Amino acid sequence: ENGIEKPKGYTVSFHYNAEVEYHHFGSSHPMKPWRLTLAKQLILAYGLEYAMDLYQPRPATFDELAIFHDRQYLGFLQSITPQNLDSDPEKAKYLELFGFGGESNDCPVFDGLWNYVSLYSGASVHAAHNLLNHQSDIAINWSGGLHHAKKNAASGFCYVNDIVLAIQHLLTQNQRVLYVDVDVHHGDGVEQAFESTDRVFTLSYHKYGLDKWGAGFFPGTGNINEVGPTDPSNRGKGHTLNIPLEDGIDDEQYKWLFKTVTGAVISKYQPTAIVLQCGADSLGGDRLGRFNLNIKAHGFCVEHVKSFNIPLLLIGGGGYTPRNVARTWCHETAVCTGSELHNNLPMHLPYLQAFDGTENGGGMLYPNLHNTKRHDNQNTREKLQKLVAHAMENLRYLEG
Ligand code: V1P
Ligand code: CA
Ligand code: ZN
Repeated sequence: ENGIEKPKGYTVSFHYNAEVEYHHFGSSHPMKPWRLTLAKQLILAYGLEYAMDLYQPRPATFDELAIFHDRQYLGFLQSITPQNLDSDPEKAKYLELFGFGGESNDCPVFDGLWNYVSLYSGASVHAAHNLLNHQSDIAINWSGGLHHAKKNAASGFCYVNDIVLAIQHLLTQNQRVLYVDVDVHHGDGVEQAFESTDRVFTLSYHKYGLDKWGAGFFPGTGNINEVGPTDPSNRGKGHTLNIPLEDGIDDEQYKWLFKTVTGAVISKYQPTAIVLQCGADSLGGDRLGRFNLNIKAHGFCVEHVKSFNIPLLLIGGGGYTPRNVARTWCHETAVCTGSELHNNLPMHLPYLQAFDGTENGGGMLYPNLHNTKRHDNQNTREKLQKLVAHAMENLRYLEG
């Protein structure tokens, strides 16, 4: 009114308990919690801690996790150890039931499992609270984002669904929450948890389809026609959107698709809070992923969502080439604080070797990942245009 404009600064908060780093899924398991050590070291080496409020959240309690999860499942999760796993026949009975073990051993029982799940969940819940209290505009928890966990089962490296817990907290003061998931896998656990409500819209971009041996890409769900319950009496009808993609999608295609579809969802749904799962397994050269994205294209998703100026919770997720996970989440932290980072990594960076040498990205923050692991691009312009048309069609459910 007096002509003086308040400088448009964002309050960014970083929620992190370093104890998560010390947990091990096992040497041959692709999920490496120490990728968070690398990410944190990069963030500190660039001085980004001075541009954010740092919090060290306490672990979530049993009762806090029970807001979503079954108490019987949590009781089991709390009590199993690698030692009592085989010796207790009572426990063996529940292993299968609750999604553990199995041939693939996606969800191993490791030392400190309960501590691990409480730490990453506590951080997501704390981040959600900071948004609710208006202490931050953007709250970040790179240790969370475990989107496959179900209320009574572990699945795909995920034991407790911190995203569902965070959204439940956001719902106490928000009428509509949008969930967007750029992990290369389908965000099935979050979708399922909110399939019967119109107060959460879930949108996932992911690889979908069969390989040459007829095996579906994990978890095997999330086709374009899967829009959630369509029963008119179900309030969740039309509040799910899935964008199934093929191998090798590139930067320009992904950015166009993300901007077009996410933009349309935000303008139609008008959320008052957004949760963005930033799984970094959608990058080129990921050990499990199939896409060809570079770090800045992945970061474009954060930039685009941020540009709507809606309270934003950023969480991690998958990401199986640790040095690139660290690069991406460092870049995305800088996108939030509005900082530009130099492509030459700081000389004083601990673990500099992890990023050095031609194999590891030549000491750069933004190496070209497009050709690190060749996945031929099966996404044609025509296919993507059809996908967008179909997505827009699905959005018409929102008009009731
Ligand atoms: O494909 C499967 C199993 C085999 N089945 C019958 C199902 N599991 C995948 C799980 C991927 C989980 C991704 C989690 C996230 O979305 C969120 C954190 O990123 C799987 C894969 C794979 N290539 O898809 N498990 C493993 N690889 C694996 C490899 C070695 C040891 C343990 C698990
Ligand atoms: Ca996804
Ligand atoms: Zn994933």
